[in-house]
Amino acid sequence: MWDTIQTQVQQGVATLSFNRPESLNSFNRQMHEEVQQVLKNWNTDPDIRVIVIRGNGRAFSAGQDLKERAGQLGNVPLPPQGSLAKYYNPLIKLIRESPKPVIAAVNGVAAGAGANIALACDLVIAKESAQFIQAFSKIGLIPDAGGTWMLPRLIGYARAMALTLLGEPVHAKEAAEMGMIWKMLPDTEFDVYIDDIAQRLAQQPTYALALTKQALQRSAENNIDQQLELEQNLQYLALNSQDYKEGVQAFVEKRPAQFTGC
Ligand code: T3D
Repeated sequence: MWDTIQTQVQQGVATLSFNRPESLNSFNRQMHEEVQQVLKNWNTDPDIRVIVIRGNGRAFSAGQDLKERAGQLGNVPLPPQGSLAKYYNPLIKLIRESPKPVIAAVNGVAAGAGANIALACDLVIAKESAQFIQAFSKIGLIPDAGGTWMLPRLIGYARAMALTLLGEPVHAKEAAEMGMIWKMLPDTEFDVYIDDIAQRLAQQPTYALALTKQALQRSAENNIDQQLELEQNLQYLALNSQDYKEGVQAFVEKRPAQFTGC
């Protein structure tokens, strides 16, 4: 059905694999369109409880397809809004605003927008052999796909500045140590761990997880008073969910909760 990606849905876990391994899963126009279409569908599908994004082959993604772009560069300026307005920005929003937890399973190098798409996900888990590269400065661009927003918040201004100005690779171990990602795993344990954590998340109260995402994301701009009010409002929604009833009932009955995600 798709030319540039592969998809699989199993027991509430939807996996999107970038599938252009010959160009390190770089984003050409078609891949952008296919990825957006799939994520839009999954975000509104109540049967999907968690989304996993990964790459086929040895890369997660090398960002923009520079060979496609090379063919478009001439003497005429590119349109002012271009690929960010049409593709990268909506993609980052589809991930950040998804009402499901989104896992970046970073199976290999993640460069340019590929790195920042991974960092926009809720849980970023990388193979030990993976690297994150803010490759933009090497080709005369600024970081995009949300990188200038996420990086200072994740790792602080000093590190964000150095990584983006220098464009040097950061190995997964170092990325985990500096808090850029959640976890680094030995290559041999990676796939099993990703399956396990995705399954576990798919059994959780999905609606409460969506509200948790909102609360944490908005904390970056809120003061404490605003955040307390936001927690109050979101908790009101959670308190009235089916899953809260089930969670409390299961606790009282000393049995595992059977969350439906509503
Ligand atoms: O224009 C806009 O829309 C603005 C938006 C920009 C968003 C961005 O993402 S800009 C940043 C774009 N990405 C990069 O600058 C990264 C380019 N790639 C690399 O620097 C290196 O490939 C890596 C460090 C990621 C990996 O290096 P290495 O040595 O492991 O692999 P390689 O040999 O360079 O690449 C393997 C193949 O993938 C090779 O194919 P070939 O030439 O042997 O047939 C290479 O050309 C291809 N490839 C890698 N990255 C891209 C790519 N092809 C197209 N676009 C790529 N980004």
